[in-house]
Amino acid sequence: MLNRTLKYTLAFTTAIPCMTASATTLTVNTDGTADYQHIQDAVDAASDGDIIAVADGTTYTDTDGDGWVVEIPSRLNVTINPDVEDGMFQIDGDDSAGGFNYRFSGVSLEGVTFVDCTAEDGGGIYLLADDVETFELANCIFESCHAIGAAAKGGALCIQGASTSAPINATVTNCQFSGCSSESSGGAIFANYSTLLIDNAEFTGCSAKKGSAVHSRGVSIEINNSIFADNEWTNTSGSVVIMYNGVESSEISNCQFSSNKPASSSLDGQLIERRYGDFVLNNCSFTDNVDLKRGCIFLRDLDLTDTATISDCSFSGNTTLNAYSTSCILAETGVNLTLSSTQMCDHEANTEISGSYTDGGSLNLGQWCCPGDIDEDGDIDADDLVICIAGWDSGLGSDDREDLDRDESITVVDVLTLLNSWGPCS
Ligand SMILES: [Ca+2]
Ligand SMILES: [Ca+2]
Ligand SMILES: [Ca+2]
Repeated sequence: MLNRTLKYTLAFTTAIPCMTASATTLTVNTDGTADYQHIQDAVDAASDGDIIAVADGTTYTDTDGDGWVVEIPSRLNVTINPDVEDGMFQIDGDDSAGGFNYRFSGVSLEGVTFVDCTAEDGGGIYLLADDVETFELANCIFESCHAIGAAAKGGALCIQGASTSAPINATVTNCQFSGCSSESSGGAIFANYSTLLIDNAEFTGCSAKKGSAVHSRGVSIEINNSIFADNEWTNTSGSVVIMYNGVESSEISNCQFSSNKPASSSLDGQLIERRYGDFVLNNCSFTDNVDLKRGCIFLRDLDLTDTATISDCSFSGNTTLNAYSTSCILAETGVNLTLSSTQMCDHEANTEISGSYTDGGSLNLGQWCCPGDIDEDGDIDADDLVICIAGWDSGLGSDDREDLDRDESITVVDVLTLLNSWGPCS
């Protein structure tokens, strides 16, 4: 904190030597030992460029009953951080108020836990801009934050940029989103007209009609090193991440998607939906996602000019809604997809890919993840051999694990393959 204050003060005074004012640090603590007892009081007293240092471990609610724990006046650019390095303070919406409401200014915020924050848009943080702005969010936790209403956007975070040419340049780093929801779009994050970079985030147990974790409507989105687990969509054609109209490019790398599903088996959907823009997916895993209709990746290309590249990914054990569904990748006609260095295993036969693609090499599709481990206990042993032999000539087919080579009959080939791979699954 001291270093940051010092750096800011030096930069400020060096860049504008004629100005006499410099950034002031305003302190906040609930126990009366600081300049202010509530963050709102410090914000109301702050000037552009000031830093508000909030006591580590303190909690703030909407004490004045205006629907937000902290409302930042229009165009006030303040930095709000804990008063110690790696500290955290808490914003508690008590299921009746939103967290931070920012208008028309840049934002730098870190070390905040948002709990039970509720608003129509942006339960945890609502950010509205009318020009190019920056939004830097780091080391924050969002628990049970909600966007309520028919057009609700962003249970944890709603980022509203001005236009395609005047976006909010947003980075979200080291943040966790759990149990957040929106009654319409973006269970955790909704971003409109932004260049959004998400790095090292976790989305668990979040839900929405569209984009139970993230809903991006442009300009671009990049998601790295993040986890998406146990999220649900509550509408038919729902998704976990949707990249919608006007997204110029999207890239997802080093991410894990597991056990995501529709909220009920009467709903269909997909994990990731790309509508426009060049798409890159690299080094991601998709495991045990449930009741998919349009696969883990649904590639639309409504203007038929963009490319999609999927490489170094693994898909295993994702289940489909019905016999006409796709378990892994659905590429609509016209999508220019290149697929390489990717494995797909433990899916219902012939459901892995719908649509055409260019084979970029090193594909291993349509197999069992561990051929011979029929009872799925992680090894190939006598138990598996007994089951395999019992299936001989019994009419078992390619979706039965006894059929190791998935040729729709149990033969000596299956038995020999099993014996040759005896031992633990690698
Ligand atoms: Ca308030
Ligand atoms: Ca076994
Ligand atoms: Ca066979």
